[in-house]
Order: sequence, then C-alpha cells, then structure tokens
Amino acid sequence: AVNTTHHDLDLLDIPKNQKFLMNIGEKGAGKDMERGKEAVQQHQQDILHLTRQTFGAQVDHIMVCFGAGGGTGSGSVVGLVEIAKRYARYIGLKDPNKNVGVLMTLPTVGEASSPRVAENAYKSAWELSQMAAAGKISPLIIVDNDKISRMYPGMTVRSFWPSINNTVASLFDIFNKLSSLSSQYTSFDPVDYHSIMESGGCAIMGLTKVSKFSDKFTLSEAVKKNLEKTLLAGGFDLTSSKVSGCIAVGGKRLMASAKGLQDNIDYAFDVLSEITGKATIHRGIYE
Ligand SMILES: Nc1nc2c(ncn2[C@@H]2O[C@H](COP(=O)(O)OP(=O)(O)OP(=O)(O)O)[C@@H](O)[C@H]2O)c(=O)[nH]1
Ligand SMILES: [Mg+2]
Repeated sequence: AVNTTHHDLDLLDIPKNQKFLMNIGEKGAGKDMERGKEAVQQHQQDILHLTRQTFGAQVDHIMVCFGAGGGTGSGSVVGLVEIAKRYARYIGLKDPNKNVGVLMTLPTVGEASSPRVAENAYKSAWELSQMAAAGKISPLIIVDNDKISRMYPGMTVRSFWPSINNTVASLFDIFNKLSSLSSQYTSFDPVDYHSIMESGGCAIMGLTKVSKFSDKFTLSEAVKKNLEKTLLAGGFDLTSSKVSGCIAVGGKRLMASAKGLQDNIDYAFDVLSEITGKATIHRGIYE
C-alpha cells in the first residue's frame, strides 16, 4: 500500500513493511493529482522493489486498487500501473497488458459535491476507461461507493469502509476460488477464469441467492437482475460484452433431488448469453 501521508497508511491492517510512504515533503496530496503523479515518479524504484519483496514471483494477475477523487490515488494510478507491468514482466508474465488490471472506487455523492473531487474522479475514470478499451489494462472494475452505501443503509461510521471493502473483496475472491476447484458436473476452470480476467475492457460481477429454484424463470431472472443492479458501477451496455462467467452452486441434497434443476440452470445460462449479446459464456455448476 502506498500513499503520500502516513495517516492514510497507519490504519491499514497489513504488516508495516508492506506500507510505503511516498514522501513528497507534505502530508497528503491535498486532492492535487499532479502531486500524486510526481510522487509515484519520484519513488518508482522503491515501489517496484517493495512489490517484488512483498508478492514474490508466483503471481498470475495484479490489480492496482485506488479510491478516485483524491490527489494521491487518482494522480498516481497510471504510474502505478506502469510499475505493475514492469513487475509482471520481471516475474515472467508474457503479456503485462493482460495481467494488470485496476479496481477503482467512485466517490460518494457527498464527497463528489466538492468539484475538485468530482473532477479528479472523472479524469481518472476517463483515462482508465480508454486504457481498458485499448487493451492496456485488464480488467477495469469500478466500485460505486455511493451505490453500495445506498444498498446497505444505516451503517455505522466504523463499519462503512470495511464492509464495502469486504463485500467487494469477497465477490472478487469467490470466482477465483471456485475456479481452483473441480466439479463433478461442469467445471469453471482456471483457464476460463483467466480468459475473463485477460479479455480487457470493464468487468462487473455479482452474487445472488435464489430460493425458489424449481420455477424455470427465477434462476434466469436472478441472473438478469443481478447484472442490472450489481454492487459495481452501472450503465454498461451488456450486449457489447465479450466474455462472461456464470457459476451455479447448490447443496449436495439439492443437486441429487431437485427435479428439473439442470434445465433451469441451463435456461439461466442461455438467458445470460442473450443479455450479453452472445458473449462467450464460461459455465460452472458446483456442489
Ligand atoms: N471503497 C472504499 N473507498 C475508499 C476507502 N478509503 C477511501 N475511499 C475512497 O477514496 C476516495 C479518495 O480518498 P482520499 O484520501 O481523498 O485520496 P488520496 O488518494 O489519499 O489523495 P489525497 O488525500 O488527496 O492525498 C475517498 O473519497 C473515498 O471515496 C476504502 O477503504 N474503501
Ligand atoms: Mg488521502
């Protein structure tokens, strides 16, 4: 983790030697993106070194994460992506453009009422979208802090960022984890997962629980609704998607006894194929 002030680093629950202060003589970039940009240029060697030291060489994919709106993250993200690509090359990844992605958060409506914050967020979202569309990063995941805060109203101050972060991290984690497991039915395997992570553009993800699975349409509806109202930023044209993955997970007893469930799951996969403009669908059915 890097920042221009130790205040933003101190509270992070990670080992001290994984935090790096990009010392620019002042505490924080004060929402000035130029300062963030200069900070990363000034310290790129140290950051690359810390990355190698922290993560070693057994890494498949790198996600640079930052909160848009401030000066440090927004200003330094493109420089950090460059460092991540150098690291990727160093550990032997063939195509760094496909193995380095970005996870960014959009400021809440309240935060973005400050014109500087809104402008910073807009600038970095625009630049990263261009990079994603041009296949220079893969994927770009945009987390909408405001949307999540509206989905989980009534949060305490203390739980606000940690619960948003946990929600997003576990969503990201579950596809990765499931792809490492094999299934006796249909496996969503690591190659499928990689092909999604490496396809460029923007990525959205969702997770939903379905209880009335015996009805033909509830599963497909759940898939559809989930894509429309994910935790992540909305407004994407789903018909332009290139690849997608969908995994159905059910209990042992359910898989053995629910009549017609296979048909309903297949129907949900077909509907997903329709909504995504016939994107390649990687399927998985797990118990
Ligand atoms: N989801 C999530 N968003 C966060 C978290 N921490 C900060 N943010 C978002 O990131 C934005 C930018 O944070 P800042 O501290 O302003 O940015 P900075 O990159 O440190 O830049 P300066 O403070 O100007 O140096 C905030 O406005 C929040 O919307 C977090 O833990 N989780
Ligand atoms: Mg800050």
